[in-house]
Amino acid sequence: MLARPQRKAPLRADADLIVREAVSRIEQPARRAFLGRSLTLGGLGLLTGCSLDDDAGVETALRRISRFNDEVQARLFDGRRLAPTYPDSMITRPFPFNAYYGEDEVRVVDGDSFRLEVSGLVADRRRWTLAELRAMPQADQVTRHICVEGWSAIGKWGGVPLASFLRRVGADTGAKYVGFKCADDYHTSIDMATALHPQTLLALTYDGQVLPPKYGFPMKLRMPTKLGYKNPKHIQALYVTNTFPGGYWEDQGYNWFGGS
Ligand SMILES: Nc1nc2c(c(=O)[nH]1)N[C@H]1C(S)=C(S)[C@@H](COP(=O)(O)O)O[C@H]1N2
Ligand SMILES: [Mo]
Repeated sequence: MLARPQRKAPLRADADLIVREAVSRIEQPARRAFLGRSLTLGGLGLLTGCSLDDDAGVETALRRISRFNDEVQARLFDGRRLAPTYPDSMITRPFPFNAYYGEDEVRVVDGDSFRLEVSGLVADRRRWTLAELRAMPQADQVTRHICVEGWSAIGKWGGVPLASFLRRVGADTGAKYVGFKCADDYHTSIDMATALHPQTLLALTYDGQVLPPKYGFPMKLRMPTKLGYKNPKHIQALYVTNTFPGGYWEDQGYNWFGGS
């Protein structure tokens, strides 16, 4: 009988799958095309400094590739370049609902007792009522929302530009991340450059009406520069931090930067 090898080498089929998954996580087309032709399992190990002998090693390697993508996307992001906007006549009706649960389980938040929590690297940590947020200068946009599940739709959102809100609370805009906690179990976080982008809105309205529960009452973050899962609904708390916060889908392997 042949002695079993000491270190378990992944099966050939596994190796191909792992390499293909790694390549698919490279979001820069030129780099992806290059690696798609040349990357081997050994190469992936060298590239990420991970041992790929077990699932944990493979997961770490894939996560490192994903974080590398975040850096590339962050470097390519132009904080002044605007996403396309559309005429009202192009709004998708009805606008689709999506969440990690069905529409019958939409969270209902009480607007009167609602207070937005603000924490982390900000000078003024007081809580905000909806009335106070509505009293700030508002902006609106008709933009396209793109979900990784394979649909996109044009909608109209209005609210407070996040940049003005962050400046108003004396946020450290030199910090790396802004994180969001929601009334459901959702959470996500974004890079500061996107937080300060002129089209990033703390949205309080949808199509000129108070944001309906299904679209995230009392407020959602609306960013036409990022994919749907980066746009948290039912926001209850936001915080500024230099510690990588991850997110609900991001922690399960979706790319963190999530540019669209
Ligand atoms: N709180 C919360 N925010 C969320 C989600 C969620 O499940 N919970 N799903 C995200 C995803 S994947 C998408 S596509 C959009 C859907 O927003 P919509 O219902 O307004 O279309 O919300 C995002 N924000
Ligand atoms: Mo999504």
